[in-house]
Amino acid sequence: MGFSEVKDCQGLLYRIGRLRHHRPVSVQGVMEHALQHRERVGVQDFVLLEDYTSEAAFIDNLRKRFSENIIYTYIGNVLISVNPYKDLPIYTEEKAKLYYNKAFFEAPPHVFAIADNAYRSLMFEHREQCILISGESGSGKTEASKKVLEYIAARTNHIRNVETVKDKLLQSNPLLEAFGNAKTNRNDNSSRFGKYMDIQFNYEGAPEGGHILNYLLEKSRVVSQMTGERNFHIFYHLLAGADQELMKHLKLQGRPEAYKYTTNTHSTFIQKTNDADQFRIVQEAMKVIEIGETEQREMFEIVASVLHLGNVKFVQNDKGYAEILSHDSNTGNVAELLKVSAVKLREVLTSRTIDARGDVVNTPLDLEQSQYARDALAKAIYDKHFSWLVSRLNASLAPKERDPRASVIGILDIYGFEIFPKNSFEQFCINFCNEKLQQLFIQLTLKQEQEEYLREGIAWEPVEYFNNIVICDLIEARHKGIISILDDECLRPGDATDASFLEKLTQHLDGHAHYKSHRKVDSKTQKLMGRDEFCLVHYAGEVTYNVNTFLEKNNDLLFRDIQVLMAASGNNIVANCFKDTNLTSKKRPETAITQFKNSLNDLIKILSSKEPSYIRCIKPNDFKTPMQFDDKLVSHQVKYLGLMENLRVRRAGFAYRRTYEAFLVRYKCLSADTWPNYRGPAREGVQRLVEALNYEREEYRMGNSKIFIRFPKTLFETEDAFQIKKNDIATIIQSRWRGY
Ligand code: AD9
Ligand code: MG
Repeated sequence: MGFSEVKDCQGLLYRIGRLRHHRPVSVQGVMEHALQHRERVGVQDFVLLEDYTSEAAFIDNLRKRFSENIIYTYIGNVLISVNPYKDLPIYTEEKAKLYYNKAFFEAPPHVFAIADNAYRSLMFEHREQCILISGESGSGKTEASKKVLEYIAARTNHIRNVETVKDKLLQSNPLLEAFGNAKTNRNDNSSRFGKYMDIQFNYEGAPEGGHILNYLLEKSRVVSQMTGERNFHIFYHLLAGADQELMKHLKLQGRPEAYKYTTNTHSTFIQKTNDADQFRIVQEAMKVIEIGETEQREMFEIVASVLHLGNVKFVQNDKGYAEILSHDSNTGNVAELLKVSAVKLREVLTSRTIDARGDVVNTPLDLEQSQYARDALAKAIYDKHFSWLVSRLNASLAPKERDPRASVIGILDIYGFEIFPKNSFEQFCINFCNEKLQQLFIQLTLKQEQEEYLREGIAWEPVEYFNNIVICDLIEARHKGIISILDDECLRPGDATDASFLEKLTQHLDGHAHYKSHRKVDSKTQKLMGRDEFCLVHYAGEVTYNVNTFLEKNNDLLFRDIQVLMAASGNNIVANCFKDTNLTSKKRPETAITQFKNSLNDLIKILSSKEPSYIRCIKPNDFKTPMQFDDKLVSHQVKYLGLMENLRVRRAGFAYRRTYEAFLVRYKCLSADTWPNYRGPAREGVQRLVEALNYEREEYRMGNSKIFIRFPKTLFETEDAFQIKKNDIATIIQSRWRGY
């Protein structure tokens, strides 16, 4: 037992001792037990760490708790969650009930506490909420978001007539996961898209609907995957689970190995036993969402047509152009399933028309261009179909009658920061997204914190922190930002290449503190960066990006002829997906990164209007196994999630604050000055109470409407004292009742 703990213990004994004249010995016993417990399982709020600046102490605390199967810890009101990679009995209905109407410190840290807190703030304080979940791939974000949803479903069980809505909300997950998740080397069920979901509540506090926004599906996965990885789940579910009639209709055979887009054989079989079951689950979910038989069939026709498309082969004719062999059945299958002309389909895959100032010329494509066109079509169909699915879900989740007093809790489950050995356009987008979210975190938590101090008339001691706005600007500033330079290159007619883009970057940005050109040394590897690389010093660390394919991915070109053909498809979903493409306009469509930037800025606007809660997820090892805690891996995540800085800011300020009324109602029984007969103003009551409890000057401040408590331990002690007092009162009442 360390010195400070003895002191803590004495402090509490003192506080409790003042209240307990008749049973001091048992209190001491309770305290000894509490301290031993803390030695074993660590502290439940990092603010309680003696050495809160030491990362080693931080990780030690996480490890201790993890080995006791305690996966949740707070930094103030931010929840840290470590993936246990095994089912823990902590999500039962009984456990959920422990969190109904409870403040953070009244029950062990839990994702349910975050959900309950958000729900109560929404219901009783009428502040719209958002829960932001971040962490690297496989750290447990999606699981956490599902737990939040399940908790809210259970929490509102007593309210009538909301079962269908809740079922739909819950069932949207398996459906989105089937189409948007895949097995990767990091996670067997990795979300390959970003998701923001609003749960809409009516005035009674019952969910009445929902709305989903999706971000940047990783569509390159449709046409190729890394070794050991799979394509999106739905392909395997369909092949394993569809009945004979459906398979015949879709012209499919049962083996993923038969299709080029799903031939990564080493990885297909891992989940094979589940795929058929999963298909049943998808079909059930479709029923709940009210996707009818015809729509279901059209969806599967699209999935199947992508598989057939992948098998389309080209040969080179004697003129050096691409041709599809006359006996190729794949184009026939695609045409039949998508209800387009087979002849036209072959045509658009091997040639393109160019409108040169009124002269329409048909130009044949070479092998590489044809393969590009085929893959671009497969990606476009799948990607647009996914967005269609999201809007279809939204139509089904939309409340029948929108209550004007309705309010929302939003849940953001989005890709975490990515640093791979080789980073490309996708990582650039994802890391930009994380910079924006970090900026929001800074704005919301730090700024709000300062503003609240100001409002409450409490002196704010400024905390030094790194403001990443400088990196956001480097990426998105008009004219000179990276996105702007990339778009300029994409729009520049003529000889723009990935290399010329890199040249321009260096020309404009060399010398910027967060940009390193390929002429510099990579500080991690100490090697000179490749000639096709640049490095950004992100808030979470340095990332070296390879510029190859940046232009192609950003242009995201689909030949116009292909779009026209798809817009004429007899498959309603496909026609719907392609009809919006502005086929007549001469204006260039927005580039991929600009679309992403705009949707991110919209998201930031939505989130800024809400009160945030944070769940930071940590992956304990790279092997997806339970009970393994890799210190180095965790340390890396603690760094780039900015947890130490988060803790420093929290410790610099006041960890807890409560309105005088709420504080007095709960703790008034702890002093004869406030209980049973105190009737005065709440502020004065609280002042009397803290004097009676012997709070030291450094431990608290009295604001205009709230008491601010610097250390949670002060509050824990008060709460412990309250529990003991409550037991005493209960004992007294019971003995009186029994007539002793
Ligand atoms: V990714 O960025 O989408 O690739 P996530 O979403 O962070 O990733 P996910 O929630 O999918 O990770 O969790 C990965 C796996 O860890 C799950 O499939 C579960 O098997 C496991 N997991 C995660 N959280 C828990 C938990 N609280 N309890 C038990 C868990 N298992
Ligand atoms: Mg996920």
